Amino acid sequence: QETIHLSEYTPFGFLIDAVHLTFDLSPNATRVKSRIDFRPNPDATDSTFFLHGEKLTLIEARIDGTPVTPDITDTGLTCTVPDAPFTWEAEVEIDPANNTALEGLYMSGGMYCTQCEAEGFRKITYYPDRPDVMATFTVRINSNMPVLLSNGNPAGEGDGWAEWHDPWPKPAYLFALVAGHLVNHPDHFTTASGREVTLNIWVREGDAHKCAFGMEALKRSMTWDEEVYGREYDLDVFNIVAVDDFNMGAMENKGLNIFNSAAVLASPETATDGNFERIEAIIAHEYFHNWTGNRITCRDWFQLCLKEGLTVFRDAQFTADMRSAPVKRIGDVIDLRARQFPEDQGPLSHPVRPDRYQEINNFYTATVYEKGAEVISMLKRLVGDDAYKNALDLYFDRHDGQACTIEDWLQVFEDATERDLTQFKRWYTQSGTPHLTVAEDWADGTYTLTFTQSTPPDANQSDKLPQVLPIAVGLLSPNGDETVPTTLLEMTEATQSFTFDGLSSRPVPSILRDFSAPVVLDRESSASEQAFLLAHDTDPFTRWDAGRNLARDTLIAMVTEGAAPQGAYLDGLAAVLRDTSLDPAYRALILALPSASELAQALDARGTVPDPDAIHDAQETLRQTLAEKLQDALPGLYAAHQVDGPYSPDAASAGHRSLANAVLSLITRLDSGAQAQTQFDGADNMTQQLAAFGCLLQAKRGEDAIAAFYDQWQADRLVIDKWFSMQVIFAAPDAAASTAAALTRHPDFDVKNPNRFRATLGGLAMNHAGFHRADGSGYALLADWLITLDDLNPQTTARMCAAFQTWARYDEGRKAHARAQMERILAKPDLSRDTSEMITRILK
Ligand code: HT7
Ligand code: ZN
Repeated sequence: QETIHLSEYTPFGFLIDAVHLTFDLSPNATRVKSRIDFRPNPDATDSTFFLHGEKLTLIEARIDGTPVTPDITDTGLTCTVPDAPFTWEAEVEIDPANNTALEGLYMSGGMYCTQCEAEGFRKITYYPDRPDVMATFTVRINSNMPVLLSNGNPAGEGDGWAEWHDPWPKPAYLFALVAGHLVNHPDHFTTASGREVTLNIWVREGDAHKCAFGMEALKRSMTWDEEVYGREYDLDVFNIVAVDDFNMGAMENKGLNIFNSAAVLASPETATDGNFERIEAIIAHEYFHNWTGNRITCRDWFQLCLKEGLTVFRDAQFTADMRSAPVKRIGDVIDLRARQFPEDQGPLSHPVRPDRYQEINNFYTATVYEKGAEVISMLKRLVGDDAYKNALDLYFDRHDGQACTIEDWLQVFEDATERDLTQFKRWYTQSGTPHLTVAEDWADGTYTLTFTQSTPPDANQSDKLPQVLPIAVGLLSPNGDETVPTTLLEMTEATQSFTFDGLSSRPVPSILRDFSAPVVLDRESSASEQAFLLAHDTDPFTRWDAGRNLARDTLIAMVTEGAAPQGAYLDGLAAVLRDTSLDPAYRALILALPSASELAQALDARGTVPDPDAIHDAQETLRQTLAEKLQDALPGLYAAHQVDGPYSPDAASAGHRSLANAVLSLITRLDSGAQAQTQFDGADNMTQQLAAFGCLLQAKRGEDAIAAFYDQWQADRLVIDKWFSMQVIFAAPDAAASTAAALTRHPDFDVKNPNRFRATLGGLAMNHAGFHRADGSGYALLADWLITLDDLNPQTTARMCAAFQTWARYDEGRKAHARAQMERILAKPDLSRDTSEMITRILK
């Protein structure tokens, strides 16, 4: 397979002034006519005229009106062209109805839609499909579908046709087209400078009642971006379309965002609180891309974090402002540790800005997105809020309309702050998670913290240099008062000490407040100190983390030594639960145990081979112990956090439900599911119904609920996705693979629908002890289905290969099973480049 290197970047030999496209839509024989005005690029050294193109049938091509015969390969065409401006015209034929890869132009539920990021436009027509080639697009769609949409502003319509013009130059990956029988949830927005914008969410008939929340979220996002970043919307129309078959969450095409229907459609009866929050965040994320991604885009795909890290950071700021900042922060850290840490510390490790790839779709990763956002969070923390704002203003001023690099981004910060960011840049170029150890010294009123950082070598890079670590620290006195409020220490050396003078007693440190750097903090500390922080820390993140560490250490001792659950943890938790001054959502977070895969990761880091069954048993025992310990408090807590009145997805109500449902899960361990059955039967919203459903499955009395849930929701595909995934996630370890296998035989299972596939097989990967079954049955089932899916949808197949990324941490028997299954996948004839790259990297 060809490897593409960042170091080999060269600009394209031509610039484009304008692109005109005409689509004659037809399911199996869509004709695409292109007219593109090229001129030589004075900044380029290579003048080869190469246009990308895949799976296209060329009907004819002309240059300045004269027919030409280009040289065509599987990946594109070359042609001799004039050394002066010229017009390229081509007509190609494509087959959207048979496009199951969901890249390029495809059909979903009878509608036409597109997905062009990263390299899908080349499946629509011949074009320089690279993000540094920007052009204005005019699009005509000929079709008898009633709704015909493309980017930009409407430029005319008639019977069987519509025209759109996008005045903002853009790369081809932001192109979009939609045609279908759609209904519209309309609204409008007036920008700060008075532009009237028509807003629409387009959905299938029957889904119109699920658009209101998304629309409100869109308007909140538009206002927030004006107020916080000074960014206004720049077209007359903003369209969102919901599509059932979609590889990811959503896509920020200019003026025409396309969403996985799961990422936009919500009603109280069908969507959970978590779904509502995620929808709000994704709508904001895609909208924010209009400036960070679209107006300023990436020079090449190595720079993906330039738009994704920044946009994730911006959407996290938005959610923190709309909801609870600590709860958002803790949720993001849980997610980072669960998804990004295994990636960064395993065979798939790569820098936030990778320097090589075979298939760019494999680099839409937690490292590029979430660690990329953490890097920006650190930058903001280091330079301060005002300097961050100045730098962002400069970024928008200087680079509007350009395709940029991480160097451009850092230069803006250097110019705005006069800081040297040479060392900071290592966050973009070095892979792996730094480990931070801490030594303490106390003498004569002076307290010294000595930190040592090191990043283990990995498959991507062997030599790691020290990185800039912003370490937020506070100090507490033994009586629980805060003697030193949050202070930002800036660590740049491999080992570095920081002193605090004038203290009257030896303090207890609260280190890495607000998770100020994405590192593993390796600090030995006693259970009593963690319990002290859980009781007294003023920083919500480190307080929560103290509880998490206690839970983790308790579980590890249970797994490795057969120890009983620790009193310090149980007592600390009981105190937090009773503390009504704390936000219920926060208390629910403290009540949750570390996941099985987080525990496996922690055991592996301690040099112990994790046993998935022992981890599962320890979690079950600890939950049972917690339920028994708290049994007097549970009914009162459950009752106190029931929310009266009509359902509302706001953060406060969701917080109450989240605590009540965490309590319900403990109650279920005491009453065998009686309370859960009552909640399931009486629920008027999906949050309550699904939580109770999970409890019933966990209590192994879910048979009736499984049938009732299906009967009630069989017409709603998004709810039925939940029905599929819940059964697999909550299956006992010895039943997970057989449950998933049985569900793949259900008439509603559809291998071509990524949401359904992920619900079922992704659900299996989420059932830790079920997937990592000693007999290899979990690995074998996933491999069977990845092999089947690879021919249809390489992108989703490759993403799901990541389930195997931690295979090498388990025992020899499991490893042999995992290896055999990965080798079986690799041996599949015509394996896609996507899947081949993933499995090869994981097996290394
Ligand atoms: N920029 C988008 C990333 C993306 C994508 C989306 C849908 C389908 C396939 C895709 N490939 C890449 C989504 C985002 O980050 O907002
Ligand atoms: Zn994005």
